Amino acid sequence: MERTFLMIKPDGVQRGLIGRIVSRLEDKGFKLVGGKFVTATEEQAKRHYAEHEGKAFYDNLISFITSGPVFAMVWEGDDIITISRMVIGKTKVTEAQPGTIRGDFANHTPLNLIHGSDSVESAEREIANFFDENELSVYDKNISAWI
Ligand code: IDP
Repeated sequence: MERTFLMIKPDGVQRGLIGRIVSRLEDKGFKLVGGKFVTATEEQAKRHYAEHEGKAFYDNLISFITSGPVFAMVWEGDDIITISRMVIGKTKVTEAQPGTIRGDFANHTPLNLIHGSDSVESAEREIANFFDENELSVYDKNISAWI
């Protein structure tokens, strides 16, 4: 079973979209195993976006992501990394298709509402940046045999 780190960014929180975004992930049949409403520290934000250091948008991105609370989550499911990024939609809002979270709700990059890990390695690193292992729940959903 694969895990991913999904984070509703400060714009998603401010716009009151937590519930609708979480619903889409639940509707898809994924399992929530951890959730935390926090304001990322600058150190956490820099670790999270280390791969973008030096890029033109980096400073703005760090300011944006630390500007208010985020809803950080860990979700589980088969191939969840690939599938959740399809549910989220493309990075640039001009490329995000209708039917995706970004395509339906966002109209300005970098205000694209939600982050999703792009590989197993990133997911492990990003989860550890926001969660201790004992904050993640191990449980069965009875419905899982039907999804
Ligand atoms: P992702 O969030 O779809 O994985 P990344 O390339 O990892 O995309 O970029 C991280 C975040 O940085 C994006 O979600 C977006 O908020 C911001 N970002 C990416 N590219 C640009 C850009 O060209 N201009 C401004 N912000 C950007």
